[in-house]
Amino acid sequence: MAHEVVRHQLPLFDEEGRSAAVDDDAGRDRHYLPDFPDEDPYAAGHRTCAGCGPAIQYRWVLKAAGNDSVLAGPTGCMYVANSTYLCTPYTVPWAHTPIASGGSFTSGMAAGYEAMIRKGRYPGAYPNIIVMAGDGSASDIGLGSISGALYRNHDALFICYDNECYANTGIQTSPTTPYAGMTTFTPFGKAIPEGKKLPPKNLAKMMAEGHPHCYVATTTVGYPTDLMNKTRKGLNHVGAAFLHCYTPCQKGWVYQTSMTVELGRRVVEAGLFPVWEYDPESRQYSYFHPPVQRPVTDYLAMQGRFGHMLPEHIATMQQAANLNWQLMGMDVPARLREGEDPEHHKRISEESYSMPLNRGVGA
Ligand SMILES: Cc1ncc(C[n+]2csc(CCOP(=O)(O)OP(=O)(O)O)c2C)c(N)n1
Ligand code: SF4
Ligand SMILES: [Mg+2]
Repeated sequence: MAHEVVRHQLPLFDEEGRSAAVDDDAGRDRHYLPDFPDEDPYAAGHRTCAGCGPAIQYRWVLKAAGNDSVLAGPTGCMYVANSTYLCTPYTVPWAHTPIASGGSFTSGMAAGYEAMIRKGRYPGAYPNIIVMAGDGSASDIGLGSISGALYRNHDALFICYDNECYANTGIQTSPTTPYAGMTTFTPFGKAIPEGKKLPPKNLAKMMAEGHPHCYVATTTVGYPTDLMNKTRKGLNHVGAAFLHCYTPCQKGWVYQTSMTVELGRRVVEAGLFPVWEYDPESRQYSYFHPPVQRPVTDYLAMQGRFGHMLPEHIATMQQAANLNWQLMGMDVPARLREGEDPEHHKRISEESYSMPLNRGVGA
């Protein structure tokens, strides 16, 4: 006799009090945070760098998912920096996979749980099955296996924690490294003054367009409630879900340690990382419209990896941001339009930019 497979439905957190800006006129509470669960399946005491964006993301994802979760982690910082023999920060079952196999391993876990429950060999509800792969894994070396898992629609949440480089092996360029981002494989110099010449791969759109039956969303560590709700929506979705999360890498990007969450908001406010959700039922995208639109310099100037940029490189970046604003259905303010012209810029190291105020963590 086949047993019923019971699935969790995780309630969403209230986002009404959310605000995204210090000068928000809408009267919303800047320090608003809903009550998050006490449980912390990603425990303190791990060994990532101070301010590590992926570690923040891991913690929030696991808080949202809860204790009935099983995890896979392909090779990358969040495996190597977190785990030594017989010691990990995870209080839930976790397995390391080869960097190329996050998708196939997770497919196997999902199919295995489903079969065991049906046959009465596993007594519980279907667990929250999650793989968190770096950008090198999810957008490059392991892209095929994740795409295969999405295509076959295994009931699991596939997350790319995107620190825009192969961090663990020494900050090499990956397909999601932005234009002009300096890495050890894209140094700037006389021949190539911008450092990286290529624009980043649009991983999340590729996943949504290529696997239209899946729930797909983007988010950043700048928006904890959004990140946790999208984690829960991805887990509640019966079938495959993909979450692309922007997670700054303090070591690779060279910024003040305390600015990880701030960068997670600024990248959105600068139009460089659209936050959206794709609904597989309606096949529509819904975009988050940040209440503040900043020049890209407000974002770039905070990071050493962009410290070599010349006026024409900044203008190229502003052009890309302005195209994103249009894609999101937002107007492009005149001063951002002017920024498309190199004449409006200096070297990035000479540009003035707004220093972040302490905005609290609830925006
Ligand atoms: C097939 C294979 N090639 C290369 C490596 C070496 N390697 C280990 S970690 C890593 C970086 C992975 O980058 P990413 O997935 O972005 O994770 P991050 O280190 O940035 O967290 C690489 C290239 C490997 N383990 N396996
Ligand atoms: S190198 Fe970057 S991703 Fe790796 S642990 Fe440090 S901050 Fe985190
Ligand atoms: Mg990476």
